[in-house]
Amino acid sequence: MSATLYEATTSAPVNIACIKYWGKRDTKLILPTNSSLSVTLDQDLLRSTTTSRADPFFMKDRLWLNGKEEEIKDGGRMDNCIKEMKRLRKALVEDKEPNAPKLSEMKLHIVSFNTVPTAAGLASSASGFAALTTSLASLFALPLNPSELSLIARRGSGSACRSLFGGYVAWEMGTKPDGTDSLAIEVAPQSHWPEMRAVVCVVSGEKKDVGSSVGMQLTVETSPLLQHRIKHVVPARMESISKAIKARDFDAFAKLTMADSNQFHAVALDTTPPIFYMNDVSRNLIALVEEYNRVCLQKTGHLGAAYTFDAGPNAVIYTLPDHIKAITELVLYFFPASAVGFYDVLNIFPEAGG
Ligand code: 2P0
Repeated sequence: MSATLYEATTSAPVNIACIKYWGKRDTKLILPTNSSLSVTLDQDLLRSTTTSRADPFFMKDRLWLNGKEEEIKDGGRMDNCIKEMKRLRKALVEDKEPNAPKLSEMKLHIVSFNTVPTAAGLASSASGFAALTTSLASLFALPLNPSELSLIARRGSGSACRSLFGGYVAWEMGTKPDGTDSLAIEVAPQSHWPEMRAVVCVVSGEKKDVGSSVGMQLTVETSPLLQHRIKHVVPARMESISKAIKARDFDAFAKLTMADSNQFHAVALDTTPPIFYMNDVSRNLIALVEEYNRVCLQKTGHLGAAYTFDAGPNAVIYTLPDHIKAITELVLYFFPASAVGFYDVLNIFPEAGG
């Protein structure tokens, strides 16, 4: 018997939403109550790297996350992703090529590291499940494109589906009850608007009090404002921000990004009991960027930066190269305790035009 090693390692980046996902209409399939749109960050530090190995001698599927073994719960998100990938391996490879090794019948050992502050609102689950999906897709040699793979990453964590692409990415909520049209698509590659920068301000690396999954369902159950948001606000914003990205219109992009971050935190506050993700430092960062923009508008007629906050106090400030120095200096002057890094938008497909 030959000792073939069945193993694959891939990594996936984080993405930061400009139009926020907050709420599920189906918690098992992870189908959202609204579409969302994000920018994928190009950075060695903020990503997840996952190695998957299949072996006929393994006794059960096992997972190590940042060096610590985690239980794979039967019927849980990780288990759903693994089962779906094994089903696809059988259907798309093994049933078609009789000589293909029966990896779908073997147990897996999966080792994943992420360099994102876990659960601090910097989307570690997004890069984590995206890396899991791509590493299994590579191990199983699945002939699937990123949108098709995004369907599986979505079953791990909703926002993970957007980390399958670089550049500017939409997660279309879809309408089908089985979720087969709830997937990520590329709005524009990184090369279309390569000037975009993200200044990440880590105000706190601590675990948040209310996790996203629990928090968003509390919002779905109790917030009247969420109903207004999903019906009357997000659909128009998705269209407007896609147009802004296609036209490289930073003013429109910035206005929509800040407004949507604020409305997301408003629906969190409109939840019973209310959820607070931002802290005093976050609110002061908002004031700083608003003031910076007021001066930019006066001087140049254009905005210079756009803040956005996820389910935590850390800020991401989208900006353009001309403003990077000023923004970074201002943040460090007023908030010397925060760790600041600035990132390009990720180009996963360098050959794609733009
Ligand atoms: C987003 N967030 O669009 C929004 C903005 C947080 C605030 O996606 O339950 O970790 O795993 O699908 O993907 C966080 O939600 O939640 C999130 P699950 P997820 O990036």
